[in-house]
Amino acid sequence: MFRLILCLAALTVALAYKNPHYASGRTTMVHLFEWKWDDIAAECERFLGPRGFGGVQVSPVNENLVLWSHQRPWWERYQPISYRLVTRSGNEQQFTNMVRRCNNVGVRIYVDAIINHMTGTWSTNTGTGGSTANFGQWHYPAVPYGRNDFNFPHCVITGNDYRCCADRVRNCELSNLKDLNQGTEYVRTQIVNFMNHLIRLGVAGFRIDAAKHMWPADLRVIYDRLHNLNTAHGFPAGARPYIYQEVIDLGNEAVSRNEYTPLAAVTEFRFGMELSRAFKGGNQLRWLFNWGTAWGLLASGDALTFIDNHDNQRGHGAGGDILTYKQPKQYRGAIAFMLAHPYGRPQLMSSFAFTNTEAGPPMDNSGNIISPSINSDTSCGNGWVCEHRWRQIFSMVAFRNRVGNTAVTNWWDNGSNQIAFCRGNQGFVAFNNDYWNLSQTLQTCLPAGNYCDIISGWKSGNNCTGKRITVGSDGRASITLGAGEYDMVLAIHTGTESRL
Ligand code: LAG
Ligand code: CA
Repeated sequence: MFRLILCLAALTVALAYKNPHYASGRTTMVHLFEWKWDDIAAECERFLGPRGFGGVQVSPVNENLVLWSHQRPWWERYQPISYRLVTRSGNEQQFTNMVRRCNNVGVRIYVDAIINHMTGTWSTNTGTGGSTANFGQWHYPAVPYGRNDFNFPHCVITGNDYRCCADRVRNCELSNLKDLNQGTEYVRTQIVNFMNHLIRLGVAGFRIDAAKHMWPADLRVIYDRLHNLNTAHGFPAGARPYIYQEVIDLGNEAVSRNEYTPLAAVTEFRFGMELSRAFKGGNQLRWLFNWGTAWGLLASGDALTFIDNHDNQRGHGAGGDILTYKQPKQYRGAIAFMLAHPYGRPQLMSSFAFTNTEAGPPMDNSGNIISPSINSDTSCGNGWVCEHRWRQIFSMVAFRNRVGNTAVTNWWDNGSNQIAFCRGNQGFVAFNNDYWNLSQTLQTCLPAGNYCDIISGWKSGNNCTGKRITVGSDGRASITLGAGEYDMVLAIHTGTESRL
């Protein structure tokens, strides 16, 4: 009995950090990469809240080093100079206001927390809030940190370390970024204070940047000192922050993702890699019939899933050849599969357009980020891609919300790249990634009636602007998806957006 209680207690602790605490009926978050806080607040109210999005991952919130004035690479934000909330996205007051406004419309905020390291060594030494540093002395007076707060002796991670040496991956510098020692009480306290400050302001959780480069035992201490989520922002009493740890584990490394799943959730990089491969034609879609742990993926509740992220969409981080907005038809296919399938906790990427992989977001001559504009067709302008506003993508968010936790049933495939499946009696989806047309009568599992395909169009009054699907009393319907169509997906569901 005592053993059982111990086991249950351990299980509760592990699960505590794996709940995103979405508002009821919501399932999906979006990374609004490099967006300003005021713009995110507006986006929550005008789009994300009404469209049923669960949350937003925001870019790093704390002060970072400014490398050059004329050029502002996106990655400057991964070089912290203090824990003051002042970046090109906005100041503390703007951040506080954003969190409040987003929570008010049922959209949670998750912060990208950079706690493994501070800056590299550069010829400039001033941050986005005016704080300075003395790199040669490891001195960050605005925290303050000094030499004793960093790992010693000084070393830099090499490619080979990832294969041989977990201790070097954790105690040496990642890309020459000064490596904090989370084993010391003082460093832990600074990090915990920073994160608790954000919890007080109403955030729902954190992405732990470079988690692979920190010791799990140190992270456990930090997580367990975090406060419960702020009930004044609508969280239930006793709720722990949602934590997803960035661990790139494509196999065969000294550090494994399995060292981190006992603590909290983990970013599942194999997910986007495999789906990108399949939707690029490198693997047949029919093999996705057992998508999930059978593919070597993490347990579903442990996995933060995504196709591309801010690193691998531009060849940073690890694991190349990921689908992005630049291959839109296949990308929309992979995203639709991610959202239609029950595996994992999905995160969408929302990008600014780029050709130069170093380039930061659209900015004016003074270095201020330019806000996305909203076109009359609801897409974005001013250099922002806004994948989350693509109809095929936000419509599948509604699909996922509707089908909830129902299982995949009635899997069908043509032995190649045409597949279809049901989600309970709530949703049906079909894909055609073959070079020939799909034309079949398929079991949809939906109640008899008429539905609008939410991919080729939308419901407008009693009509469909795209395909109209009639489900018979036997649940079957005639489904067509031409190889040359704009999209390779067809989706219908019982929610108001689709059912006539
Ligand atoms: C991450 N996850 O573990 C982030 O997702 C990733 O975007 C961060 O790297 C990295 N860890 C550190 O937080 C990015 C860029 C790097 C960049 C780094 C720091 O991918 O290229 O390094 O942010 O800004 C840059 C230069 C390096 C230089 C370093 C230190 O590219 O050449 O050594 O700065 O000055
Ligand atoms: Ca480290």
